[in-house]
Amino acid sequence: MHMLFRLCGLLIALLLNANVYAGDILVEDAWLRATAPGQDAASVDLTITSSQQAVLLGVFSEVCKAAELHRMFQEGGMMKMREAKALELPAGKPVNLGKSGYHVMLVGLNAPLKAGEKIPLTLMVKLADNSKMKVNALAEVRPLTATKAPSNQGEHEHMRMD
Ligand SMILES: [Cu+2]
Repeated sequence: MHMLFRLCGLLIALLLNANVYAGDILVEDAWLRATAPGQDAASVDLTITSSQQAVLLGVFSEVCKAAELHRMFQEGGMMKMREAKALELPAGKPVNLGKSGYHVMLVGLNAPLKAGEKIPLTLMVKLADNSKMKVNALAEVRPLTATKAPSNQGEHEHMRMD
């Protein structure tokens, strides 16, 4: 009996630990607009809160050929964007991509995005101890007319690195 209790205690401790670890990174308000006819790229906004100092290294999604982290910047009075290698996530501070001048661009969509759909995203994050973890999130597809804009979606030219 005593042994069983100890085993249970250990299991609970492990489970709690796993929960804390998975809860290290919180992804909220992930959303994007439904696509207009002919549009094959879409920009996603989301808010990430990491309990420890971390770095967002990249994003994957099965709904497109490539999900890229983009940074917007002003150059010669024009709004441009470029693929970013990483985004710093300070400990305990919510980072909103849009407000930080970033967005996740889904390039080469496999199918049009319709309002009400949920798009699976996997975020690759590097933690303070250099270990990497994947964080799954769902981005909500909102109507094309949704007002809170992640960026000037569909209106911008992308700077190609190649
Ligand atoms: Cu972009």
